[in-house]
Amino acid sequence: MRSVSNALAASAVSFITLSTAYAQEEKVLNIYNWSDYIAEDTIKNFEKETGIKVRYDLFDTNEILHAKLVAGKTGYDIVVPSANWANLQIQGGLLTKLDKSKLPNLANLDPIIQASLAKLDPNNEHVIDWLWGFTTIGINVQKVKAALGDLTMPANAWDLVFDPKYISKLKSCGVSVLDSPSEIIPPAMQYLGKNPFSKTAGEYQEAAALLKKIRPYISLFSSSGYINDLANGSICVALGWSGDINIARQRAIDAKNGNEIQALIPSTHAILFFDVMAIPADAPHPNNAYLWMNYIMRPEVHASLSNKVFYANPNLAATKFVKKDITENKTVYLSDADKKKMIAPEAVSSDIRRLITRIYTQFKTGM
Ligand code: N2P
Repeated sequence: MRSVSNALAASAVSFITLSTAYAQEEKVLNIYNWSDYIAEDTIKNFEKETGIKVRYDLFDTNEILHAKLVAGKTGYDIVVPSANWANLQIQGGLLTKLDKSKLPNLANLDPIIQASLAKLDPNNEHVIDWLWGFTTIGINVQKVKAALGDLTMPANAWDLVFDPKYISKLKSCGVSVLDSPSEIIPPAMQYLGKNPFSKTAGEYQEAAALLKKIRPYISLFSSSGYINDLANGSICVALGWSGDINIARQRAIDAKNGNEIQALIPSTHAILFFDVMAIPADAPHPNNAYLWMNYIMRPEVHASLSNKVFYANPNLAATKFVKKDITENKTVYLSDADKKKMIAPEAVSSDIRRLITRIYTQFKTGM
């Protein structure tokens, strides 16, 4: 008797738990996104409108996010990997296949961006672009000029960091590079005329040698703090992301500190990234995640992200809400000629990822 009533009670409990899970998801949304990547009112407005409480955590490298997703049970409902990393996560079954009926605002997205993302996410089934940009060089114009002395600015901005002739002079005013294997090795490979995402292990040795040569001149490894360092003049060169460098420029203008910060477009090539929203396969609040995704794809909301952080959005309907000085900024919305210089991101195997991590560790520790 007792065991039967216990069983009945247990099934009643599980019925109640299940039905609440479906009918009424807890009013919480856990988001994991890059730092300096959202407008002030994005979360506030969503919370006000939906009554959903947003918890918002920050990361600044794909490696950190990927390791968490692989370990599982992150508790996150929305994550924002770069598309070439999302490709690996899709293959690993770590991301939810999207129910597009819950995302009517997908109609606002640019078919050209969707087509290029489809190379990493077939049929655009798992991810939606948040913002996109490229990895490049940012400078403090006057400080770089002064440090270079007799040397004139090179035509190819990558020379500033990858050619010892330049970087050795710039050491005096401070050089920062992104603190992640997958951010520094591809540009080094590209500088050497190789495929930045080469699938051939042997090809990476030359990049390792190049990095070893420039190591003595690097003062900072940073993927987020460098924005303020560039803005306030404590570094003069950053290998960083296009929007971040523009944020530094804006902060210097706002602070009226006299630092003229400029994002450069190398004359050769630069590497694009697309950072994409996705729902982890084990997300606790997937329905709230859909509401967030659809909210972000509203033209005004997507535009407000670009207006704040100087990265282009994938939303055609948003362009008319993007401020003129941002649509006209050629390091945010690229000219057709510059678009041709951009290299699309590719995923690399776990063997290559291990190799570049090893090269990076040796580089950073100066071994
Ligand atoms: C965040 C910039 C993220 C760009 N500040 C790199 N995916």
